[in-house]
Amino acid sequence: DFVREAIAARRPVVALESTIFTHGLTRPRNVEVALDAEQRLRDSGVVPATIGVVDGTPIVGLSEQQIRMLGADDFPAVKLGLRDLPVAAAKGWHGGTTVSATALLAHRAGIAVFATGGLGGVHRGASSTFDESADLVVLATLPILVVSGGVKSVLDIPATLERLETLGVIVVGYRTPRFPGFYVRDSGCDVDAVESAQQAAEVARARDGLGLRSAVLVGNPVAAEAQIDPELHDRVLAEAERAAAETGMRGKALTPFLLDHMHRATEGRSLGTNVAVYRGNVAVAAEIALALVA
Ligand code: PSU
Ligand code: MN
Repeated sequence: DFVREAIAARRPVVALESTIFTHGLTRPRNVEVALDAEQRLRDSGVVPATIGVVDGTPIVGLSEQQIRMLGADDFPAVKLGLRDLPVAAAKGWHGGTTVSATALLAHRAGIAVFATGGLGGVHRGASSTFDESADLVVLATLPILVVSGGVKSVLDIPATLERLETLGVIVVGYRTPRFPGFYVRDSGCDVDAVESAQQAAEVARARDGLGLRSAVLVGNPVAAEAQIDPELHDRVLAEAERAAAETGMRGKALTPFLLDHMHRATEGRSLGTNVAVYRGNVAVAAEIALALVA
């Protein structure tokens, strides 16, 4: 298969997750965005490996046909975190893999760099609900590099950064000393900046040299012209949270619910931002993957 060959030939490879197009992005743009991300990687000389589950089997390097199938309307794709993979295997499910599941599968395949939209984290109100994404714990134990637009702003970002510190996840800002807030460029939290893709690659190499087993999280802010007006963002998010509370939304359905609500309440504005966040991260991941094999 093409991913194994690329790794063996030491060509640059970037892993992509699939929950972003099975559960995150509104249809019908979801599949278009997923295929476009792959094409952008190829155009910069990088091999894309979109990861997902078909018939219970994890696939590292989905075909275009498989991406279209998983992202199709009414296709029964399950949102699969790390702990869901064994159940999916036993039951023969199809699914989109989250950051936690994708990071594991990418690492096992020998892929060092991974791009997503926004990482999962500590939900607002987590001190009573205990809702904290499995993404965090997985990044504590997998030496991969993830490029993300920070953590989704529907979360408690300062609490998420505290947990990332506790877990030993290495967090840097890409050409910024401020941790990005997904839909907005600046979450208001400070972070150490890396100034280039080479420097980000250097951080990953130094981690490996020290025998550290945690991930490097590269927070890459969305382009200024694509961010949502912070005031609109806060207003719409408050509405989304109220709607989630009213309908008793929780568990793994919560993040897709909040994102969908944001996308509808901003008449697609936040969807455009989400796409811009993802594209920006894919571009930075490509540069870092190239720097790592140079
Ligand atoms: N980035 C996006 N859209 C998404 C996600 C990331 O732009 O939908 C997904 C990722 O797969 C991430 C998941 O792992 O949301 C987090 O879900 P939860 O909060 O339930 O752990
Ligand atoms: Mn959760």
